[in-house]
Amino acid sequence: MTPITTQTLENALTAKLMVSFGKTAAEATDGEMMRASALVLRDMMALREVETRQKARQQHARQVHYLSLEFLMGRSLMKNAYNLGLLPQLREALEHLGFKAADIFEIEPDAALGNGGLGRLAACYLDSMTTLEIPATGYSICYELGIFKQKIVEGQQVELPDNWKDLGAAWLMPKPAETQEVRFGGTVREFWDNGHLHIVNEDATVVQAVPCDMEIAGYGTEHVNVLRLWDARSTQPVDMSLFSRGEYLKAAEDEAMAETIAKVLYPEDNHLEGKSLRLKQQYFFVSATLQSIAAKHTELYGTMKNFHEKNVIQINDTHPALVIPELMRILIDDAGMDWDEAWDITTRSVAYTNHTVLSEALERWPQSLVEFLLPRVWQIILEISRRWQKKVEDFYHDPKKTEKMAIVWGGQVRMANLCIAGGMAVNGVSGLHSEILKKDVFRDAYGMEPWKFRNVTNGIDHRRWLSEINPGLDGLIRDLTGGDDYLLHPQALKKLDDYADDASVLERLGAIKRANKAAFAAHAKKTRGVELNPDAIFDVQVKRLHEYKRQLLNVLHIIALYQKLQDDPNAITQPHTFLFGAKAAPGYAVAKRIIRLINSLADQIDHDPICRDKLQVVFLENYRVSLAEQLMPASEVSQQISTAGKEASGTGNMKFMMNGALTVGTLDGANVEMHDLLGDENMFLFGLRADEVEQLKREGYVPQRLYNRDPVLHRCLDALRTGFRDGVRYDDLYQRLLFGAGGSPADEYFLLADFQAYCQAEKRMAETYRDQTAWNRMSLHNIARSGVFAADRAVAEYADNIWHVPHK
Ligand code: 73E
Repeated sequence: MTPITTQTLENALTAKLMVSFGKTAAEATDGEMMRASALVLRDMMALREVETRQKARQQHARQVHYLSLEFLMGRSLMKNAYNLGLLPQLREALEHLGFKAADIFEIEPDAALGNGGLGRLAACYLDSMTTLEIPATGYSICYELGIFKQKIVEGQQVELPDNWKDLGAAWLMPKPAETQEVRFGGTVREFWDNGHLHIVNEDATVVQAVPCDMEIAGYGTEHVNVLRLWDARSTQPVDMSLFSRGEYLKAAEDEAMAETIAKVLYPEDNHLEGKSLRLKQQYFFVSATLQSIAAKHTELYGTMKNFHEKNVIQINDTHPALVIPELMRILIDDAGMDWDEAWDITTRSVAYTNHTVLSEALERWPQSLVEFLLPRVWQIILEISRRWQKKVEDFYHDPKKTEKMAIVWGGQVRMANLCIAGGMAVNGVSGLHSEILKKDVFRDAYGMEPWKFRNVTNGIDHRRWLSEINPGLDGLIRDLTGGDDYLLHPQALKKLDDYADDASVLERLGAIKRANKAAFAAHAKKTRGVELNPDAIFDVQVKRLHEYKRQLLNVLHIIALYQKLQDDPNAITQPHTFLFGAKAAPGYAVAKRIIRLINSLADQIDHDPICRDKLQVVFLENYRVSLAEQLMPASEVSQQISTAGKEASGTGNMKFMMNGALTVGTLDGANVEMHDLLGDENMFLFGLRADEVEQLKREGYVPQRLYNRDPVLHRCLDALRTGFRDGVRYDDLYQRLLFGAGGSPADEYFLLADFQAYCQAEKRMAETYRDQTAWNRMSLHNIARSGVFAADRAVAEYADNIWHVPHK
């Protein structure tokens, strides 16, 4: 490969502007230049992708297929340029052509085809699978609208559509020749022909699935993988006039279904909306994906008998669980296998990752819906269920266990049990979470098939989340570790530990953080008009709004601080800024109330002169990947305060740690592993442990007692009832905490139980902050020990222990 210089890029950009937009660089808008840049990089990746694919074909390599209803990719221009080793050249070329490189990067919309952690994890794993040179493909839906854009109007969340494709489609390469047909509804008919039994789905509504491929460049490699996003189209009748009336109506029906399937991402995180459109989305992308995998496999090997040897299908939670019956359908109906052979292949091909133990997120579908929408798949699910149930009965002889482990029961299809039955592996996403799966949620399945269960602790793309977004820190790491080795060997970060007593290093680390805070403050001022004091502690909680994540606990503590300041204006000496960012699912009323409360409190504090240069609360509108990229390098305190046992892993916690923020957190999810590495002395741990929460629940938890006993808590809960200067009262939240509401118990997530311990942890944190040398030392230890949370490590574990594929 001849090296690509600034000049080559400049020429390519000029030519691309000309050919694609009919413009010279002088005439082009920022948006056109962004798209031209994307197209130029896409051309380079396309060549490498073809080579990658051919190589894998020649070597008959085992392919990984990563299925997820969500991929939260964020922006790609800077990331791809970085991975291709072209970031400096691209910057220069853009500047030479009269553009501000930063503006071009900034104009790119986030590809926000995901809600939160689960979707972002899939995006990070694509980067690592490619960097580790694993032949892998991601599959999802090419949603027209990604996660909604959040506006705050009078303190409340308003949702706006996210039309990302206008500029974002520059990364997509449609492959209409590889279109698949997905069938819904109709009836199943069996007939004999020449001694063979055929099963066909007649009168089905057919939706075309058109692949739109997004290329994924790895770092330090020529390997390029693909994220295949399926777009839905109706089958176009050639001549409408030739169609009988019935067929005409059918065509219209097909079109209506096709138009809605890829329209919008469901905006619920950790919650399932049992809508039939969602089930259609799931089957649409699962069926299109499997048909395309099967077609390629059969083309290469001429048989499906070795499918499991050459393919592994990883499913991101149960959302793609229909791969199990759909693969059975393809093997039986299309490839002509008998049940046992098909089952053997299926159960050696599919692996399932569980991401949540929240019961409202465990997928169950009404059997009537599955039967109506997917009649053939339903038959297969029923048979899988029948055989699994027999196996459970033979093993346990216990009707209670039979019921718990059943796939079809009480008129519902339970997707997690389907995944356990039909998968070769089931993994949780942190040590604690995987233990909870074995001991609690999937206890009986574990008892019967313990070999299926593993743990793979989540990881993040450290090249994006450290090196790319935090150049100051990246520079320090290179200086201290002797180069860029850490980019491919994240454990090299460990060397930073050796500088714990090097005053100049600690000072430099502090200066980098300070500069990043100033940069974020400038960005916040420019884009949102908020004034942030860069001398204040930047204390941050950014994640989806959910009661179990306990943003409300953070708020209660701030109210307590505020009330303390009322009594004694000198109670706070160190300025403290609390930053929140969170989207609430549009139908999640309580979450929306909490957003409003944060904004009411922010407004109150803003208007109280006592708080000036002492206390500030800011709600950052429209939290998303690109905002996180600005915020992580500037953060000092990472709030990871979920009720122990509820957050499966968390990945934001890892991003903060890698950027040197200190964690205030509970022993939940991957915080447990962070604590194992850091010890009590390098993080601010507090609160009940997971088993203590369970015990308290069993013994009977009465939050009113705490309210009556603790005057600080009492006063701050009372403030919810009276509200703040905007006149909005939060009696509903007060009631929820003390008495419960709408079927949920009082203080379901144990905020009151952890309140005192949390206040003390925040106090310890603020006291530690006074000694900047000690603080910077802790920060250095955090960065040094964060290497294990790189996605490269996690993906290597999947490759070694589940997929059994070689990697770099
Ligand atoms: O703890 C996080 C975890 O870090 C978990 O809540 C999240 O997945 C992350 C990655 O492993 C998650 N999201 C969902 N379930 N778990 C979910 C469920 C339904 C719809 C959308 C997302």
